[in-house]
Amino acid sequence: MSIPRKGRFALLSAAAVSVVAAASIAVIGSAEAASTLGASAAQTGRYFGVATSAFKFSDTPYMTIVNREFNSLVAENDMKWDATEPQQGRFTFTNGDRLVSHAQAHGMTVRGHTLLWHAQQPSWAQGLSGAALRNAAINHVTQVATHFRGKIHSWDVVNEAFADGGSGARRDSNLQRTGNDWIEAAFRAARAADPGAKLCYNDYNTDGINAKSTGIYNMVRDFKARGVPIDCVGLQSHLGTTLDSTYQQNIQRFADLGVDVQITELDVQQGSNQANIFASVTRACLAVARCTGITVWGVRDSDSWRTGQNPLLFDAGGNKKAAYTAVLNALNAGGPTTPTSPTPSTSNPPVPAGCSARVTLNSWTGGYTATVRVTAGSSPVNGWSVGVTVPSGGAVTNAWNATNTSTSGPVTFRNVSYNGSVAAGGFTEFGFQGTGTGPTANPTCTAG
Ligand code: G2I
Repeated sequence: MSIPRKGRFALLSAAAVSVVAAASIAVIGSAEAASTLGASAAQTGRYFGVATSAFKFSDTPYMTIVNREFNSLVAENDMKWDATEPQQGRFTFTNGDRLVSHAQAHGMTVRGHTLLWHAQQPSWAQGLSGAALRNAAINHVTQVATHFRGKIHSWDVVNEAFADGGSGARRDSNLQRTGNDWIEAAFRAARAADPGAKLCYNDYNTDGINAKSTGIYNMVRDFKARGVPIDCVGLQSHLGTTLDSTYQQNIQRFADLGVDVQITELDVQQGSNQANIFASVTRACLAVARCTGITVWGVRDSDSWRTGQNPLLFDAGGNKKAAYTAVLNALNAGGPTTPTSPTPSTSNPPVPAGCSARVTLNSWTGGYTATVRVTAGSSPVNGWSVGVTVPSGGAVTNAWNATNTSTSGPVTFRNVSYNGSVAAGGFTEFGFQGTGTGPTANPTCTAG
């Protein structure tokens, strides 16, 4: 079925209106089969991303695929500690900035990978220990997250800090030896530096319920209980020739803790099961409302770090593999996903003409960040304002990508100069941070 572009937006918009009441995770139903991974994922309210590197931006066949298929980019290496702070206190953001610029110019969002990791540390950091290393690490988090503030949708704040095997314990590393609280210190520093980014813990061999994923689960539960700012868990999903039968169940148990889940580095060893495993991972993510996006770890098999395993969606010639078609079909079959909480009710106020808004909260004890998506209806929007009610006792402390004149009770957020124009059917996002509990009532949206 082929529907003219305008008609497609109208359909999508109608679907959006029907779920706009959800004040938490809201997901837009599929309007029709989309023909690219990013567009199809977007119809379910998710992103579909890819790992890339600035040095590949001159490879035209490669960039043709990147620009056509994906709506989120992550730096495979360009934002790591060795790349961004090669000498202590001297930061180089050139390649990371190029990646962000490219994404922004093509309407893509950016994942940040990774602020702290035991690997790929610059040699000067490898030589530090104790308080000197802790201070250097936290300074690194602060400087990098501050530099990219407002440009990263989710940061892998800490990568691969748990041990493999059956212990469920932390991995030994120079960072771990600075004290068990190094992870929470990193998350607090990242929150302070970029309150709008979702803060993720990211790891591998966590693709099912096992000792390692349970160790991480226990840490996340503890962080949520103590108010350590964590918003998401990344399951890298570097997969072999079988998929753990508890893959979806594992995603769900993290979601049930009140964090998002992202599939962050997906690749699957070539074999007769490759397409099925890619599709199963996609379906598992779609089945959990808080699984907000999938990233594959490279474009073509020839770009992969897993030399010889051909684990990606495109072959060396840039052709779509069976695995690609399986993922696209799974995304297109995903359909509407039921929001978790609260359930949209039928007695919500009518959505004012022109735009709709929905809010997603990341809460901790005593505070929250709110991400608000403003979606245009079937006509373009030139200027918008969103009204929320801040529960009594709390206040808005800062906002990004919008301005507000009051901070408590009814608060109106107005677009800033660069995000007032939203194409028909398109969306933009802003955010704010507050004390107390976040707004639970539905936001209003007024165009003009
Ligand atoms: O190892 C696979 C991934 C596991 N999870 C964390 C990811 O960050 C990691 O990505 C890989 C990259 O795909 C590789 O491209 O991380 C490796 C280590 O950082 C990356 O390899 C490195 C090589 O070790 C370096 O020698 C090389 O200079 O890539 C660098 C840039 O090409």
